[in-house]
Amino acid sequence: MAFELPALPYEYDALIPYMSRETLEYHHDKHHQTYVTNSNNLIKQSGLEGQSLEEVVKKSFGANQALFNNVAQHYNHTHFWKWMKKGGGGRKLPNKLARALDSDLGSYDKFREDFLAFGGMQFGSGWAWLVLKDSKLEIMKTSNGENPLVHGAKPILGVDVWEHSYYIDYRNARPKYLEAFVDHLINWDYVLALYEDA
Ligand code: MN3
Repeated sequence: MAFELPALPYEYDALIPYMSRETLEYHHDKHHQTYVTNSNNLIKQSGLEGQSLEEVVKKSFGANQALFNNVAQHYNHTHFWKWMKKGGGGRKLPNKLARALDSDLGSYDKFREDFLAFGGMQFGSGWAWLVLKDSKLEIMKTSNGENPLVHGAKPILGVDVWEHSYYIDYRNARPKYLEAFVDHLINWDYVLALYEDA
C-alpha cells in the first residue's frame, strides 16, 4: 500500500498566531508531500514494500539512506501535525504525564528547559524529542530525518527544527519558535496516548 499524506487534524489557520497558515501550507502541502512522493518512488525495488511505516523506517536505517531520509520524515511529520493543537502547550498536561515527567526528568520546568535547550543546540536541521527508553522518559535530539526509533526509543513528542518549520513566522529566531511550540501548541492528549501505547 502506498504511503499517503495525512490531512491536517485542524484548519490551516487554527494555530495562529503561533504558526501561520502559510507555514502549514508550505510545510504540510509541499514539504511533507515531497517526503511521501519520494518514499513511494524509493520503496520500489527496496524489498520493503508492503511493510508498516515503522518497520520501513527501522529497516532502511543504515541500509538505504535515500529511502530512510524520506520515510523517516514521513513518520516524523505524520506525528508532528498531531503533536500540536489550538490552545495546547504549557502546564495543562494530564496527571499521569505530569507524574511521569516529575519522576523521570525532575519536573515540568526541567522538561521545558531541556527540551528547549536540545532543540536550540541541534546544529542545522533536525528534531528534538521526548522519548520513552527502557521505560523511562528522556530528552533526545537527532539530525536531519533521523528519529528515536532507530536508537531503540519510542518518540512520544517531537519538534521539527528544520528552518522550513519556522522561517516564515520567526525568521532565524528558532528559540522563539520552540517556546511557542512548548507553551502554546503541544497536544498533550496525543503525547499521553503515545505514552500509554508504548
Ligand atoms: Mn519539516
